[in-house]
Amino acid sequence: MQKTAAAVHDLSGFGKCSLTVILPVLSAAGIACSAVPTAVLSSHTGGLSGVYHQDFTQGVRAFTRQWSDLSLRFDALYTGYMSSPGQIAACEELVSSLRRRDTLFLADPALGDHGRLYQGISKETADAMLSFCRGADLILPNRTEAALLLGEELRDEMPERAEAALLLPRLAQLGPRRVVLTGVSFSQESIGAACYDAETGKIDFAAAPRVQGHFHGTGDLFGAALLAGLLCGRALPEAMQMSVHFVSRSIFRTWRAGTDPRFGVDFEEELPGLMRELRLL
Ligand code: PXL
Repeated sequence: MQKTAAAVHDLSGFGKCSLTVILPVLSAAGIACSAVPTAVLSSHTGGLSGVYHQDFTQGVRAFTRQWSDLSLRFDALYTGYMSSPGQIAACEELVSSLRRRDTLFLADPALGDHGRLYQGISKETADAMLSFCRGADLILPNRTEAALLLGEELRDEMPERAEAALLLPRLAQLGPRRVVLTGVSFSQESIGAACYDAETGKIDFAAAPRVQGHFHGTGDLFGAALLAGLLCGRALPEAMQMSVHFVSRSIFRTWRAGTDPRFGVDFEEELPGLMRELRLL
C-alpha cells in the first residue's frame, strides 16, 4: 500500500521552503502527500522584503472538518511553520482529529534560526508551539528552536557534539520520544545532525562537508527527506544520515551555481540521488 502523509506548513510562493519543497521530496519518495497550508505568503520571511502574508487559520479548521468527515487516514502528519497561537490551536485540533494509534506525528517547531525568532513570530507563538510539540512523536528543532523549547536564552552558536548529546534527552523530556537536532557542528569543515530515542537512550550523529553561508529552507528539505526515509522503512539514524547527505549535496549544487542563498537550495536535480538511496531507482 502506498504510504500517505499530510504536510501542515505554510505555502510560501517564492524561496523554496515548507510546502514547495516538502511536496516534491515526498512525491519523489513515492509517498502520497496532502497539504494543509497554515498561511499563504508571497515568499518566506528570511531576508526578503515586502512579503504578503495571509493567515489561513479558518481554512485549517475547514480542512479539518472535511477531512474528518471523509475519514481520511495518513501514515504521517508533518507540521511546521505556524504564525500565531490561534493557528497553532487550529492545527492541534487537526492533529487530534486525524491522528490514529499508528500515525507518526512529526513536529518541526519552525520558530527561528541563528539565535533569532523568524520575522512575525512572537514569544506567545513560541510558548504555544512548546505545548503543541509536547504531544509529538518526533521533533526536529535547530539550536535556536531547542533553546526556545527549553526556555533558554537565545545565542547564535552552533552546538557541537557534546552539547548536542546533552540537549537531546532534555528535549525528549518535554514529551516526544524521538528528537533530531539539526545544525550540529562537528568541525570547521563538517556539519550535520544528531538524533536520540528515549526508548533506547541511544544518540547518533550524521555529518557532511560544510559550505559557508546560510542557505534557506534547508530545515524543511531535511525534514521532508527524513520523513521519506522513515516512511520507506529506514530506522531513524539511517534516515537522518541519508537526509544530511541529500541536503549537503543540494547546498553544494546551489553554491556551485552561485544561486542567491535566500532563494532556497537547488535540490531538484538531487531528487534522483535520493530515490536511488531509497532504492526506488
Ligand atoms: O523554512 C522555515 C520557514 C518557513 N516558512 C516561512 C519562513 C521560514 C523561514 O524564514 O519565513 C514563511
